[in-house]
Amino acid sequence: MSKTPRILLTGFTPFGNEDINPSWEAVHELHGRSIAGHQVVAHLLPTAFDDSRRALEQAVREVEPTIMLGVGQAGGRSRLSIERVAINVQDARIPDNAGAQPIDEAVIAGGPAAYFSTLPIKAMFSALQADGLPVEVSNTAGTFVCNHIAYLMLHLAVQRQGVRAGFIHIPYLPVQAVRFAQAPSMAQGDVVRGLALAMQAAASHLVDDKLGAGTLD
Ligand code: PCA
Repeated sequence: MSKTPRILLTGFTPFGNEDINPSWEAVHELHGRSIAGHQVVAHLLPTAFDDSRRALEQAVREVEPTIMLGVGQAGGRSRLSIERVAINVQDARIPDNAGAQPIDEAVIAGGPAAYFSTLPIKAMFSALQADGLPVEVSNTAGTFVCNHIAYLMLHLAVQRQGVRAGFIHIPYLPVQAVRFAQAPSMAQGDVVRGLALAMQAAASHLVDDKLGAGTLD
């Protein structure tokens, strides 16, 4: 009997001035869930370029996922933000948790300039929208550790038959946003529901829907 396919779902440790990272708060709630015949396995990644890469490679060896979904905090964004693309650049505005601050270095030397998400971003977008959740398709995952992990997930996925990967950025939790005058936030229950729906859509769509979700800016 073949084993249950697995989704590797990752969240990050807190970074910058934060005590928590909403990505890990949500992701660890989903550990062990069964979604569309897949078992969700949550892993915590350090918010540090080199350490996160080692942790991801180890998690992929252990879990042997068929789907990888990275999740990270994007403080200031107001919607669940489904990333379309990861670029082969590390350009850190602040030091990572290990003190590294690479500027204009490749994630993978000689790798492609970018990878598109291989998860069905439009199907995921419409599943969340239909559930009344604020959601957007984003065309940049930034140039810090999240983009780095999104790129590495896709780099590992393209080397493995039948493995797909993608990334979602999430807003602050209310408990983080109260410290700022204007920062948007999203309740943890909504984030968890959104991630579960996104995984459900990813697991059940091998081909994406054709649906406009572009921007002019
Ligand atoms: N967000 C950061 C790194 C870790 C996280 O949760 C980013 O967007 O790069």
